[in-house]
Amino acid sequence: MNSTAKGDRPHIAVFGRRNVGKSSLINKLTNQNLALVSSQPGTTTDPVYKAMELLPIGPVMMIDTAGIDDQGELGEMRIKKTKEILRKTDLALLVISASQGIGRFEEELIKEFKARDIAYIIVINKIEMLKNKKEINLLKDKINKFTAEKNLIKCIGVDENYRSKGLMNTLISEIISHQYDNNIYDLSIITKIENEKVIQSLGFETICETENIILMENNKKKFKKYLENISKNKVAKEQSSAIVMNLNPITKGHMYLIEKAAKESEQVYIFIVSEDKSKVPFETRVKLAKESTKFLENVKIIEGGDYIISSKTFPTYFSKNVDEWINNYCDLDLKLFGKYIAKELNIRKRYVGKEPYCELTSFYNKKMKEILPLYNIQVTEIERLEQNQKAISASLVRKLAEKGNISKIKELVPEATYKYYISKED
Ligand SMILES: Nc1nc2c(ncn2[C@@H]2O[C@H](COP(=O)(O)OP(=O)(O)OP(=O)(O)O)[C@@H](O)[C@H]2O)c(=O)[nH]1
Ligand SMILES: [Mg+2]
Repeated sequence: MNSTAKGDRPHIAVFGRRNVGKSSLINKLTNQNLALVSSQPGTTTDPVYKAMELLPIGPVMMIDTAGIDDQGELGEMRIKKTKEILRKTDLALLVISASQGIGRFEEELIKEFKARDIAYIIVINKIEMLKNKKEINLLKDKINKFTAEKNLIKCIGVDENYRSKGLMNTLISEIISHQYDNNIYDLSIITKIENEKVIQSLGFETICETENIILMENNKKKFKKYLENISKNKVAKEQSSAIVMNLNPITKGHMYLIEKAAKESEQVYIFIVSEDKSKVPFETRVKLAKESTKFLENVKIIEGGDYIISSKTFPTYFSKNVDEWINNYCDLDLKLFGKYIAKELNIRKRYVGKEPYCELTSFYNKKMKEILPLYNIQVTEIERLEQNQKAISASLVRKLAEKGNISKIKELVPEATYKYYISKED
């Protein structure tokens, strides 16, 4: 295991408030008395790293961190260090003390996990401190409210040694009844094509299938309704173009692409990815995009909704088959777009910015050029607008915002976005 470089192994980090039992958990998982445990809050001050073999994943790096609710000047420095760990984290274990429950510290952490696309597991510790089943259920309900991913069921699977035992049926039935208990009735499932029959038997219908995976739903009207709503945006033009964007937030780079498409097309539809994993809330992203493009008469902003997935929101798997699944998601996303969504609006062209930095996005762009032409949609890749030999990116803007460097942001974004950051500063 020592042959695996430190940076290559998945990093599993433990987070939570002080004294909830983070170090105790690390010690249990590594089966070693590695981290100092005491009843004194604030025992762990600096992150503790431990490389180990965790089956069946293989070599991993376990990281213990200082409590996120530490106090005083020193405490603040520790919290900063703990937050830096987020940058390296592939899987987060969020430890909660059953007696304290879930609150603003956990909420803040979960937001960070979602914004950074970090998979996370909530660990309830000190469970014996709850008196009865009722108290346990109350806590579970509260945690569910914090973490509900609404209606998409994904990342489900049965270990290959246990297949053909009907476990998939049991698993999905459990998830469905769990969601029903939380008043979530419209469910979508993305899964491997071989599960189609089992899921059909639970009242689901296939919406879209690719070579390897399927999207299935139990509300047969949902997708139809979605397409009807999309078509309400239709402007009577023969040939339209589309751009799918996160706009998190809208920058001069996006504006360059939008203006180019607007110049070359009769009509341009911009789909904003709705999934709210972003630092800038969805409503704000839409508002800033509308304001920034209102001078372009042939540009229309559309809320992407549940069926515009975007490479940015593909679930990143904590599994060895990452590439395979990303490929599958690209296929599904592009077929949904090409075969159904684009048709509603006479979309014949899709514009996209060249992707110099992100491997996943550039792979997605490549797939787009392969798949969309099958549906009679031409793909045009546009060079990115640069500043100081670097492509302008929304992630750079977000980084500057985090550092409070608002004056630098001004050069990179349209006025509406700049004003948004100024107002946040107040
Ligand atoms: N009652 C109870 N106590 C526990 C449990 N797990 C850990 N503890 C105790 O809780 C205290 C804190 O445990 P630690 O593992 O040091 O907690 P920590 O989250 O690492 O704390 P900091 O490093 O201070 O942030 C210790 O006294 C542990 O023995 C549990 O399941 N039940
Ligand atoms: Mg500790």
